[in-house]
Amino acid sequence: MFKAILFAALAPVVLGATFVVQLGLNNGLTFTPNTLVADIGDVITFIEFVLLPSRLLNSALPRSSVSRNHTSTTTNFDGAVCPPPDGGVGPNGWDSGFLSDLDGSLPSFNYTVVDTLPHFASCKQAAGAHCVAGMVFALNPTAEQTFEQFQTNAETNPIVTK
Ligand SMILES: [Cu+2]
Repeated sequence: MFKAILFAALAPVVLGATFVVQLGLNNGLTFTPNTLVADIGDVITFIEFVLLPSRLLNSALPRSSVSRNHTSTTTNFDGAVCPPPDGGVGPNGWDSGFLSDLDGSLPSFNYTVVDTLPHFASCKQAAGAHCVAGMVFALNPTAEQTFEQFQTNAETNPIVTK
């Protein structure tokens, strides 16, 4: 009886897919992949994930690159794109906060998809400099709001001073 109830309670969680998005792979100012199509209930795990081969071969990793500290934060598709605001642009946006891999801890942040609308994210690091450099991510982009146009909007957007 108890097991049956427990299984029923967990079943909806099991049905959702899980996606992994790497931030700063190979020290790049990138999200990998930079675009996802996901359904309600799916989980996106954003993870700071830099130079895995070096991790395996050498535990004494250099800790000096600011590229090892990024955020995934929703922002506007156009207009004030960079930097994304604290807390992220909503509704149903997100802000991972800074995921610092400076200590080699491979920090991550989970976002559970709650609608099928397009959401556009970037990185808050360096007062928007990573955003302007094109470090952007699109969840469920559309024919009208494409990843490519969002990236162009970020790269041509003057940094908004707070
Ligand atoms: Cu960044």
